[in-house]
Amino acid sequence: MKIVFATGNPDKLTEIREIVKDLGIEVVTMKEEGFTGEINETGSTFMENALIKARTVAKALGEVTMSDDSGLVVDALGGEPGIYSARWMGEHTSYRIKNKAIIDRLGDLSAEKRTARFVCAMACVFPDGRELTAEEAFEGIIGWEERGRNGFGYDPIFYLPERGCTSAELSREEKNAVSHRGKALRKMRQLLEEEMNRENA
Ligand code: ITT
Repeated sequence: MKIVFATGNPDKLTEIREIVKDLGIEVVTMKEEGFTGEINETGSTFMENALIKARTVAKALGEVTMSDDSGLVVDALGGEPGIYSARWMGEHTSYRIKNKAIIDRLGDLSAEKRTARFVCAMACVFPDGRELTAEEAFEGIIGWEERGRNGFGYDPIFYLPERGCTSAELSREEKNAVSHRGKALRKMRQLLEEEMNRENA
């Protein structure tokens, strides 16, 4: 089975390909399939934006299309950067600067007040209009310094107290086993399997 992934983020794609590698699903990018249009993420929730991305590309290409809208929600910052995680402080601002800004804004808050989560909303849209959705979270706290070189984006400040490391210190396999993206994709796989069984019944 071939699925088009409606993302321009290569780091997401690397994680997604790793998660589906033994499932017999071929993941191709919207760019590889020739989609060059603009997608305006005008939704007010992760899921609305995931649906906007998948619907836009499924309609343009006429192929089964999946999308991931995700971000970091920091409780002490009233949920920021949230759905604006990619654009927060400017799309081209480095994560060194963004991550430092979050750490600075939290100051010396105690661990209990540094709670945060990564959220991933995934949508799969079929050319005939059927839609499947899955949303999952990955709980942690904002660390006091950047640590680790794996992952991407906000991973170096996403501290996992029970493991004593950040998600940037996990291997790709370890992160995928517990992350928002890994969990949402496994849920989506389940929904896709149910959908295929219904089709073949
Ligand atoms: P597409 O819309 O093209 O898929 P994007 O990067 O713009 O790519 P989003 O709008 O969903 O995607 O924003 C996601 C941002 O949230 C991402 O750029 C990171 O800053 C952050 N993020 C999401 N998942 C993450 C993860 O696993 N580790 C670190 N940061 C993550």
